[in-house]
Amino acid sequence: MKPTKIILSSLAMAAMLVAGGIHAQDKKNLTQPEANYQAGSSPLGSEPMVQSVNPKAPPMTLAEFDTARKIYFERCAGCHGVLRKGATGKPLTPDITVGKGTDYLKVFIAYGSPAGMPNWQTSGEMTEKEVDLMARYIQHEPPTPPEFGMESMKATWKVIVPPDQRPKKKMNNYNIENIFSTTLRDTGEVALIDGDTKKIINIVKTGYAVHISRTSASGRYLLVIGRDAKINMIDLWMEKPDNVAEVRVGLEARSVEASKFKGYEDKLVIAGSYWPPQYTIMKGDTLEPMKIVSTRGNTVDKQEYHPEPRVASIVASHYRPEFIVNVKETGKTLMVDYTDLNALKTIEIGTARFLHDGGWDSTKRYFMVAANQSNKIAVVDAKEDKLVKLVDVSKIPHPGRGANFVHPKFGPVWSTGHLGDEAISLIGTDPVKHKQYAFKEVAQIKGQGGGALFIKTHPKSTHLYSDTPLNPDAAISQSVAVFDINNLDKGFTVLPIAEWAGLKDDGAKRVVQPEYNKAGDEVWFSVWSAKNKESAIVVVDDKTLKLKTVIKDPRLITPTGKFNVYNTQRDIY
Ligand code: DHE
Repeated sequence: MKPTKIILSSLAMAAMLVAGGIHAQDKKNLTQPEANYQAGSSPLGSEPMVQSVNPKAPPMTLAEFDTARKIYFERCAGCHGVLRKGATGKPLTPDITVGKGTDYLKVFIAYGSPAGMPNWQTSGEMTEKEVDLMARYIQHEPPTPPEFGMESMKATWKVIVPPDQRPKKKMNNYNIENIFSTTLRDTGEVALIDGDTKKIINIVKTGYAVHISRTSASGRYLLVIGRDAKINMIDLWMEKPDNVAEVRVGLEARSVEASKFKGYEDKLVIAGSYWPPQYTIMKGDTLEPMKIVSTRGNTVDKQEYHPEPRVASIVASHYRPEFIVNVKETGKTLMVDYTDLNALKTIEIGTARFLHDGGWDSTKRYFMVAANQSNKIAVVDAKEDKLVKLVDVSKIPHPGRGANFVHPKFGPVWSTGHLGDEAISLIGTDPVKHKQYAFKEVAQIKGQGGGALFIKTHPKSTHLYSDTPLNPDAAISQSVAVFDINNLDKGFTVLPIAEWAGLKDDGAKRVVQPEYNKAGDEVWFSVWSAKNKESAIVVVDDKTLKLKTVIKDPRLITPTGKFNVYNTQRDIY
């Protein structure tokens, strides 16, 4: 062993033991799947930025700085934040890092920590040289990516087919309510798949590493957002549904939604950005940006200023003309009244930090949003515009939009799986007929294991599906657990979805995101492998739990989320 390695391993032991070190504020330990999941690549690395220098830090050339900056945005920004002020990972600003010194930081980066920091060098993902580079880089001032205001947005805004040149009625024979907009994560596209025939209708070019699709209130338009904050608007009435407008609302984003309150159907679109931290309200037929609102501000708990509170999930209220915007790092849920964009009225509800994803209860009055690293579900009343409760759940809840069903004892419940363990939490949602159970975690059932991302059921089904794509055990990440809602104590049945796909390659085959068809009698799963490996969509018969069809096509590259038009439009889950 080389002397440097001996030094590193003894330092590694020391690093693990140091109290008061970077990872000592560890009440929110990350699991490895969670760390990997959050360490997703940010598109910001390719943005021009000025080299920022700290005279107390070890020197770096401009070339070294640029290489380190790219690595930082690809590997580190997801957890530590663009400005390194800390997000779900710890802050890494020079006031903290310079005092630690290069050797300590190298150990930390090379070996990781029990708190969830990946072991970048020992896992083979970074070389010793890269680790040294990163240890020096994080002692310099963080470079700031550019802002993205109205002028930048307008420069990217394109109306491909103006509203008056679009069809006046549906020009195709597709049952558009049963189309699945399927994310092709690594090709920057969505596949529009006909839910009736299982044939691909069109592959539509979208932003980079597409994240989600949502629909306009009427169900005519699909809205797709990429991680590069590009929104595409697809008109499903066209003979061959395709893009009619696009715009970028920032440099990095995850969420998009359309106004759904009576009288505002198809009128407005909103998107939240990770960078710059802001949300943008656009015209519903053209995506013309109209109003940009920054989310920078103070955290809900310590009331400290946070320079980059990212916008996580957004939903459109059915009770008021409002968007419900969840701001991750400050832990605020904003009820944004869109009736007058010049006199914007916003009710700011303090919920909990690390807000991420969530969905409605079955009545669509209560929005249930996971504050993932806080291990809580915040329940927001969209009728009264107030916080009802913060419900403690298990480790790192991750519901997607969650799943609503009627429990034989507790009445209507909303449920979430967890990244950090096998628990599936059931929360009572009926304060009228089941008051004693309302907004409490009434039960926990056991799923296959941690690494769960999405849970799903349908009002017409008696099954509850929970995926586990981030579980380190391939047998678990490649299958799905299904429960009988009327017999939850019986445990789950395992469906070997990846095996059913019969793929020719030995890819990761992670089974991700159950999604029902319009009728609620089929469930679709993505079998997600790397870009150069075969992937597929597996369709299961919900009644019999037997394989119905496997959709394969060389164009189905890295499929992840699937959004059935009817269910997405009506928030059915
Ligand atoms: Fe997602 C929803 C953020 C990684 C697939 N994801 C969301 C939402 C947010 C979010 C804020 C809620 C949007 C809404 O409802 O308005 N996701 C993030 C991240 O920050 C994270 C952790 C890291 C990253 O770099 O992006 C991340 N997400 C992933 C993935 O790796 C997944 C599994 C695969 C992929 O396609 O990238 C993934 N996220 C999804 C899906 C949804 C989603 C499929 C929508 C689920 C739904 O049913 O609504």
